[in-house]
Amino acid sequence: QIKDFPADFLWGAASAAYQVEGAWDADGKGPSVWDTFTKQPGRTFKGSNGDVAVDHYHRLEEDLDLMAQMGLKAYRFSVSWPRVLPAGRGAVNEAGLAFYDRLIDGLLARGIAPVLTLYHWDLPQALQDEYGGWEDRRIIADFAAYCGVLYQRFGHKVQHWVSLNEQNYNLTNAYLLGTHPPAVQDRRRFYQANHHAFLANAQAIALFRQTVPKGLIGPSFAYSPCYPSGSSPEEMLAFENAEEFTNWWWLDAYCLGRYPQAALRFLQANGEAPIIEPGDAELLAAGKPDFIGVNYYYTTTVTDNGLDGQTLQRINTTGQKGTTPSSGVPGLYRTTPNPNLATSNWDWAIDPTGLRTGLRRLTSRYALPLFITENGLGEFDQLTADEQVHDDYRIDYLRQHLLACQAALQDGVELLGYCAWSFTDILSWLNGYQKRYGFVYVDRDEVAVRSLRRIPKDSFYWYQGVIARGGRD
Ligand code: BGP
Repeated sequence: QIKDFPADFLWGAASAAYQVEGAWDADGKGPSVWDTFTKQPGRTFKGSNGDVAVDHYHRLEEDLDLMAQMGLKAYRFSVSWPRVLPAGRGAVNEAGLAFYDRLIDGLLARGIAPVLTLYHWDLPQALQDEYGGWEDRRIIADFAAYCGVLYQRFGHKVQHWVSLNEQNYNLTNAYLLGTHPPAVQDRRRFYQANHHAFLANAQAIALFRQTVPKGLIGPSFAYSPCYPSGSSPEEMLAFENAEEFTNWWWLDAYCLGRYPQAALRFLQANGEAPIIEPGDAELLAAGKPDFIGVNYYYTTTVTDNGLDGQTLQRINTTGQKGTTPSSGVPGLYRTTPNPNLATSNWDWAIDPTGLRTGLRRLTSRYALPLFITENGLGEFDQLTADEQVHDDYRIDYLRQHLLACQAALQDGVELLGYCAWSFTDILSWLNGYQKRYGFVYVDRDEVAVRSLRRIPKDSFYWYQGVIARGGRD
């Protein structure tokens, strides 16, 4: 039985602008790098894109009413930077801001706390074209100026803010796997882009302190706690390497204002370390978060990797089981399937205990409150003849992960809330619309927009009950 969540626990659900809004060129919006990228052949699953998405932009009231019906206490959404600043900086698009005013006011009127994400990957194309986006230090000032516009406009009515969403996952795809824009594979550029993102994150938080003194802000991190595949010293060392290179590199920079030493030495020796300028350390120290946003889907199991070992990076974007995802760095570690864990159709290990372990590790290392800003199961949902979706597998997944949260609370973890991913079905960046996450089914597929009708799934009514009972199942 699920119980003992704090009375003010933020029971929520999440989304991101590009994945739900649609209206990609409406009312003065500028193009983002995703608008451009998804129109290039072969980039996404069956050419799916967010031009219409689930048309949340035009169906706002209906979606808000469904959130109220569900009893949500919090809704996490992101603001589209080029909807607010079409050229990335300079002129503000009032119509864009007005949309987010309607969204925020609509949430507040229904007693739902808005959780505003400043950046969920939809960089203005203009900034990518002008100076290469995250690869140039000019992004730091431009991002701060954009954030300043939102702080001024919404700071008095939004208390919870997420700075960067999954910098680690987004830039890994963008600069190592070549699967997100600008789709390159270059380790030196990867670390440099990340360095600028850390500085931009810190600058945005430092500005937040001055403008929204009562608010709370932190980045959301795609957190996949590592396991060693065995107990040999070599495997344990590979595990330590993987933790430094896939988790602590980001979280130490955010929360401690520095990079983990062994990883930094390795990168310096390989000519891959970022250029760190005078003043960078001070800026990182001035921009520490109030909480860590945790996006949790799976754990990663690693083993050792010889110097001529695997660098191949592979992800499953079809939902055909068995395209086991892999990644690694020669000499350091490589990922390997975990025979103890079941996997989803996209080969993601299902591991509720890993969430408990991860929350404890973060608490021990950083002593900060945590906020689960994403957790959920992507599956092929089927609509029955009488228009229902019996997603008992999703209910089971969410229930097990909430039980893990409860256990973590009893372990002493401070948890502000839990935002399931996602509220409605949405566009999955590389997997199209067939990989569904929502509590609410949306009638559309990869290319055919269809009716976009909203149909609550069984999980909708289950979560409604969980919230109503304060977490009891
Ligand atoms: C996170 C992103 C979300 C969402 C989710 C599910 O990485 O922050 O935007 O997409 O993962 O991932 P996917 O859509 O690849 O299944």
